[in-house]
Amino acid sequence: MTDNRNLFVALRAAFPQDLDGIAVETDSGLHYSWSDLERGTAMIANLLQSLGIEEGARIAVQVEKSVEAAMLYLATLRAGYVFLPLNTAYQKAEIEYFVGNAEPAVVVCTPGNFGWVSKIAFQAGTQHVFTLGDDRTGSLLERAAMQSDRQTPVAKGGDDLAAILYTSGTTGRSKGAMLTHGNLLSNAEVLKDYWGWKEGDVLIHALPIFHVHGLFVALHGALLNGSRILWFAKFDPKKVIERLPDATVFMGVPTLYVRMLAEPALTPQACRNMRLFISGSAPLLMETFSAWKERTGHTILERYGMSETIMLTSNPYFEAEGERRGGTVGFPLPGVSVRVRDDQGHDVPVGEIGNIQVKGPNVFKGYWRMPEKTKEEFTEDGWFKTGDVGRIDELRYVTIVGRSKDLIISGGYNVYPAEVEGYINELPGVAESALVGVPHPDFGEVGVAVVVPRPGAQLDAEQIIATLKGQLANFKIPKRCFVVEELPRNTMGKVQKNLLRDAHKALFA
Ligand code: MCA
Ligand code: AMP
Repeated sequence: MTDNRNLFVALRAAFPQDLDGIAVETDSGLHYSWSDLERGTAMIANLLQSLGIEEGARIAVQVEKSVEAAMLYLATLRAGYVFLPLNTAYQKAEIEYFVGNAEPAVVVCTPGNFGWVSKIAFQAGTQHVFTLGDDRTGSLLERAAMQSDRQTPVAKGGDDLAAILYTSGTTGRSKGAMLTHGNLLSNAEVLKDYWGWKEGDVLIHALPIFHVHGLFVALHGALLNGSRILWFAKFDPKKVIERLPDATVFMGVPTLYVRMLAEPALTPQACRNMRLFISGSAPLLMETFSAWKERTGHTILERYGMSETIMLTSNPYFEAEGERRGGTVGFPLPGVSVRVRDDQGHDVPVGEIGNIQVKGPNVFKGYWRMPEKTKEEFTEDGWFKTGDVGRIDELRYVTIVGRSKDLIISGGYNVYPAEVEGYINELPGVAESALVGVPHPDFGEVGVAVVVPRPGAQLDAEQIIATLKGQLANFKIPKRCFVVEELPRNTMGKVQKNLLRDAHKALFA
């Protein structure tokens, strides 16, 4: 099966010879061998295949982080279906949209959410709803336990879909970015070399597994190197620091670094066996980059990615390729092309600011069932428009200086103001609203809502936040809300969000 481009086959081929060795060690003291991963994923894959669902079917999953949840992802690849991970913070309306839009054949949710999730799923035409708890409970594993632990991975071409990741748009609803086996495998292979993965590496995995960073970059990185994973169901700075001496690689969003820096136990001694600290998903402040170096002696490697493109640039690991520069996201990865263009579509001179565009085997296949949106996001000559604004200097370092898309990145999660404003505007007595991102010492950036009441209406800022809490994922809830008489507008009538940002920039200083 040499031309089987199924990502699972490549990951499986990298398992060590000794399948009885430990593959994953969890923070609750469980050990999983490579053989456990092999057999567990085979059983779940067999279960999925026994359902008689069609090729290309979506398996939507909203469960707490667990090794079994990771196995469900691998089993989906193995069985040739399309994995659709959903953040556990998503509430009813969000799940309704994703399930309605993706029309998954299978939905897997937590036992506690079965009531409302299954209702949504069955209404959307999904035939199979399973549960999976973070303590190895639920109908998925009960049913999988009856399956054979042998399974032949389904043959896939590089262009076949492996996953759909929903990413919100600046206008309208979320779009499902379709990633192929080829996208994921090529990116994982490039990163394996670029970050110098080697024998004996041990990864600390402390990120959620429903987004690119934890699910693909971290998980594929370790598996493709046959490396052991120290698995944290939830990030806890104290517990992670305790395990640093047993690890060599750590990946985190900037908030994780900020929280570890607040711990006195973070010392060079604790990091003595560490080879590499990687940061991404949000801008790493120079202040954090420098403080980390001073405290631990390690230079954080910052890289840049997107749901649509997985990783596109990275600071170098090997000194021969250059130094790791704080404040930059490094070089375009091997095989990935990055260019910067002005609004008219012309290349800008070296070092000047413009729109970042990307091309390469990492770039997704398009948005699920949205051909027009897909077309809009690509240039005529086939480059993907990232929506990020930046520059490339004469040494090829890429620096992100802002975003043309109206997006707030809070603790590594994306919050689209248009979506939150839409919910606020629906509340009784609200005329209009604006959500802006302001600096925050822990989350980097957080959303602040500015709301205008309808004539004669009385609005209570606290009440607005409380109401939103039942409707939207918790990280999208504005951290503060202000009721004002009107929003500042320019002569064209456009809301001047920069003025609101300025007015509230010191709120959390
Ligand atoms: C939690 N809260 C947040 C966030 N997380 N508020 C704003 N932004 C957040 N990110 C709030 C909750 O609403 C709650 O508020 C309170 O904090 C405590 O919630 P809890 O869940 O206990 O928080 P936590 O466990 O401390 O979580 C913080 C965290 C988490 C560990 C930083 O947000 C996290 O794991 N972030 C990583 C995200 C990630 O993996 N991103 C990668 C995306 P209240 O008490 O008021 O209810 S992939 C990507 O971006 C691209 C492709 C890339 O380049 O990687
Ligand atoms: P997502 O939609 O979750 O895939 O988020 C992708 C966005 O995260 C990118 O378009 C960037 O705006 C942002 N991002 C990712 N990595 C970095 C980084 N290292 N520095 C700044 N922004 C980043």
